[in-house]
Amino acid sequence: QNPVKAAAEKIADTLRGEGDGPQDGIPGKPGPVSPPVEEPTTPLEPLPPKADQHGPETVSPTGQPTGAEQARMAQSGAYLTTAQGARLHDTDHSLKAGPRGPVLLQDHHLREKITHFDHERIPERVVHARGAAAHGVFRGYGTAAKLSKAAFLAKDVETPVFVRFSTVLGSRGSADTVRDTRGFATKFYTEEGIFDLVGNNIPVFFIQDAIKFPDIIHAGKPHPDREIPQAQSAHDTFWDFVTLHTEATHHTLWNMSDRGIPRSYRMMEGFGVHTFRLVDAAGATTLVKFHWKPKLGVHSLVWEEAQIAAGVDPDFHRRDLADAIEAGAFPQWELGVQVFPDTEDQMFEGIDLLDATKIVPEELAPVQPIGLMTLNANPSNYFAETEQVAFHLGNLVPGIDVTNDPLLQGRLFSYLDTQLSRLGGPNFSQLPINRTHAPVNDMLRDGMHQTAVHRGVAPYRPNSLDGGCPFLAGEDTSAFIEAPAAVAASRKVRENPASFDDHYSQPRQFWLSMTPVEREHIIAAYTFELGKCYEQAIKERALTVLARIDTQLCEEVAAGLGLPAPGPDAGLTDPQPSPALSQLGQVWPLDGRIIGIVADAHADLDGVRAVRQTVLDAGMVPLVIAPAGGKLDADGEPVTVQRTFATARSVEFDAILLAGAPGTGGDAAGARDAKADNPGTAADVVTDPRALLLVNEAFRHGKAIGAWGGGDSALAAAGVPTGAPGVVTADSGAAVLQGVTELLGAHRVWERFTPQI
Ligand code: HDE
Repeated sequence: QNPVKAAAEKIADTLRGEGDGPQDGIPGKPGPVSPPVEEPTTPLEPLPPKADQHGPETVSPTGQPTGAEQARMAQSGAYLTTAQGARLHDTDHSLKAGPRGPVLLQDHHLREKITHFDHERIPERVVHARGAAAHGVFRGYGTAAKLSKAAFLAKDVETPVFVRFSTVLGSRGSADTVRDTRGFATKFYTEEGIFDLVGNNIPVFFIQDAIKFPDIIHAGKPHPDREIPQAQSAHDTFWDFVTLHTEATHHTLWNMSDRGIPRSYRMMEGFGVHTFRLVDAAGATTLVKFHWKPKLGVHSLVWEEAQIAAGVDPDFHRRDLADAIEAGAFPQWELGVQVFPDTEDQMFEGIDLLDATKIVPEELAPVQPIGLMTLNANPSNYFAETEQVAFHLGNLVPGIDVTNDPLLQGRLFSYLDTQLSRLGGPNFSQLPINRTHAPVNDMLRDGMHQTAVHRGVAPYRPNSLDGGCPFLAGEDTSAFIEAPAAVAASRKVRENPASFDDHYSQPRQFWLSMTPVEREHIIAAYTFELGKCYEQAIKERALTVLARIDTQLCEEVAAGLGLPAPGPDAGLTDPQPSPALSQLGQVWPLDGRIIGIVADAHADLDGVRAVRQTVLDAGMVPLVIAPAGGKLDADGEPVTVQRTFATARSVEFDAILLAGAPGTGGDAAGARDAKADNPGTAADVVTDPRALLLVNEAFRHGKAIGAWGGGDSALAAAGVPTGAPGVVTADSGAAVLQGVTELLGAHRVWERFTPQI
């Protein structure tokens, strides 16, 4: 079977609610007394552990089973036990002096259970607290072999990876779809040790020097007095900082663009941001910037959608990633590099490669593919894997080295340091998700949460007592040896090179590279965010910064804020646009796109069934939306309802189809007559405000809409003009679906936004 189709079917199954209607026990309605729920009583064989559930590879001092055998025993026995393995017969009642008496201090099970619970939480990440992750594999193309000796980049070498996506500002429980940068951190478990590529979905950063990181983060986080707003940059302290510290202008502009609100983690680019140094087998070096290119294309939400999704499904991105992987629709990214000569000045075409607020346009240095990553498994346990994974830029392998970018240099300190408080000590590399797949002999000993039982008596070098082990590796035995990059003689200073001073020409280039509709979104984003600021002086200062990017941008935001625009800036440059920066203008695969089909019991159910099947065959996911749950039952095979008017909201769907009534071409008037003795007819679609909102929002958000038969009566009721761009009407579901499918490759019906592209 076609794997894409099979994946879509599985997503549809995952998302399918059987909709058996209201249950007994609705408050206020005395229902029948429920019979006691039977619990299974026969112990089962423990489930075999998954690869990532293995316990630490230790040697037990008491000679008990270790390694795989120990893992089999860990947390998979048939009986409930204490942490020490004593079987328990009751975990529902504390030990009391009589049924109504006081609880006894003696109850060791109660104390152990509550004490452990009391300490279940660890500090969340100081940034990037909210995240979702997946396992996968990376396969090298071998094309990087001429640049880097890293073994995992060689042709057809397959390396396990773990990727964590995240937002930056919000707390662990914040919504996924907020306007923010997204983290894109990848751990490669290579045979030469772990390599971490800790990037973002935006190729530039707010600051040029790590010493400013606490400043930008303090400014972006909630205000210290009331701790609001959550997961937002739309507030005074953020705009206060980024308008005073104008090297933040470029990153802020990207955040205000559609890149700040991705449609899905599966549809984001990833960037290493800094320039790295590759080292080949002969020791020659090249400078590179890493790029992840998603196979599904780069797509975004529209702002209103992002806001609604934050309320109706705060886990929108987390769910999307997990559902797709569970269904077998494995997301893929190609890893690529932009390559620059390792010159003394570390510049390329006048662009400073050590300045993390600058990109190198792809037109100047094309991204050359070096491997493919496929995410193919969800974590088994969120805490153990997604929460405890610890990335670090210092996790490098032979063939990949760092540069003098001062932001990168500061990060080399920060990541190791932060794990000490977040993961409670120096032994976090022993946690299963952080463990390297290469043999380890590090001579690091003891410390909190030590789980290894080390052998030998001489964890020092040189030694003779342990036979001189461990030995030092060399070039020919895969040692990581820093590239002997030249360091220019200088004096100690606290200053930046002069090339870091240009804060505006690349923001202007980004702006000029956008299509009109993308520019309109940027204007709306600035107007929203600055409109949420209270301080007039901050808004005015922001306008002076915008004037240095573009006069139209500044004037339109000023108009939205009701403030005078500063005059055109005399220093505006005329950079060459970079078309690669725009998200529009290409056609992308439709895998996993979600099609809502609005129908009711009187709809053309044969048509609905046929449309569902065609959607599945195309690797997309059909979800039937009806006035109530259950099945739509006419003469033929019943159609299962997956969403009701109460549970469906437009943000979940990439396109909406409206089914008409059978035969008559979906005569809504006829259906309306039928409504008197049959609630839940097509008339509900026309009159139910939730259904009309669904259609209206889909229209406003530039989504393809189709209606067949009399389904179009709902279009009129929702204020959607037939004949508008991206509104397909026809006599049959098949014809409508065909038209809608053609529209979906462009992601949205861009013509519907003003101004037009
Ligand atoms: Fe991070 N960053 N960062 N960062 N960062 C962290 O490490 C830091 C920066 C990025 O999913 C922290 O383990 C400093 C740039 C991602 O676990 C912390 C500076 C880029 C993640 C930290 C930066 C990133 C982090 C918090 C300025 C894109 C999430 C918890 C020099 C290239 C990783 C942790 C995950 C996480 C420090 C700037 C990406 C505190 C000091 C630039 C994707 O160590």
